[in-house]
Amino acid sequence: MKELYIVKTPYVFNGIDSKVGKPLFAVVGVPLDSTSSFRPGCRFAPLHIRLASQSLELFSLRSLVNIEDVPIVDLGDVVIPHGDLLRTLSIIENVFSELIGNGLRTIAIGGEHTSTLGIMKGVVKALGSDVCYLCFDSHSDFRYEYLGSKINHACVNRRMYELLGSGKINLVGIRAMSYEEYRDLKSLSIKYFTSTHIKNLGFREVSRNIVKSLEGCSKVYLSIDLDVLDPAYAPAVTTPEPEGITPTELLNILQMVVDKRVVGLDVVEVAPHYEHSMISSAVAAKIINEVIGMIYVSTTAST
Ligand SMILES: [Mn+2]
Repeated sequence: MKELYIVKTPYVFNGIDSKVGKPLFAVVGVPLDSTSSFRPGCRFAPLHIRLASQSLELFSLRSLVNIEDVPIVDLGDVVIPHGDLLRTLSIIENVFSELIGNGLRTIAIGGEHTSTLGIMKGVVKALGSDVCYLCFDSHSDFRYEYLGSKINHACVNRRMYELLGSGKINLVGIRAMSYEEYRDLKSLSIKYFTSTHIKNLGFREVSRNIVKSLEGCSKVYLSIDLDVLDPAYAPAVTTPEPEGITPTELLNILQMVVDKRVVGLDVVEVAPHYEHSMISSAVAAKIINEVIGMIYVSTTAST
């Protein structure tokens, strides 16, 4: 089915198509850009992040993995019928359930955060609902509804809670929410760590807490809204939010919490036209490669 809904793109991620055996990772662009409430434009992120990836070194000093040796295939972009959000989400769900059902770990390049809802429905369809959700974001995205709609970037984590249940939701780097979201996060016992927790407690302490929280999880889905970073490091996002963490803090945490249980990753909300320097796309591409290295080293360690 995926052949019907994926189109080839001008660049492949990292500029290489892996020739090494059966792919373990599938890169898919998801240029969804339908509900952005502030700055639209993240439909262009898959193109720019792939372009920025061409210049990266592919040996990771964190995981000591040479990404060139990892079996990765870049399939292209999901075809988005802009303006028809429900059909779009159902296409995303079908594409990702097929890929994940075939044993691939998916790397989704968003697109707005709403993409994650379609992807997670695909994950649940393929693997069942015994999946924990680990989300790095500046916003809690936990509104019950926003501007009269229940399906948009501001409600995505609320829908995730409804899909998976409270014990499986972990939000990290949060620093922007409405009073109602705060009240609901507390009353529903959703685990969250703010950017101030990370700054004050340090990445090790927060990572230990995340590891503990993921202890009972057999599978983990990882969603990274790039606005979790401070706008100084990632200015080209749809909704920049001050007081964020650094790329090093993010990668340090990921290095302590990512292992082979991670079945998929997305990096969302980059809107590349709000910068001229390409730094947001570059850091997004770097994060993707580092996470691939972390998962890969964990996969190979036990075999
Ligand atoms: Mn978000």
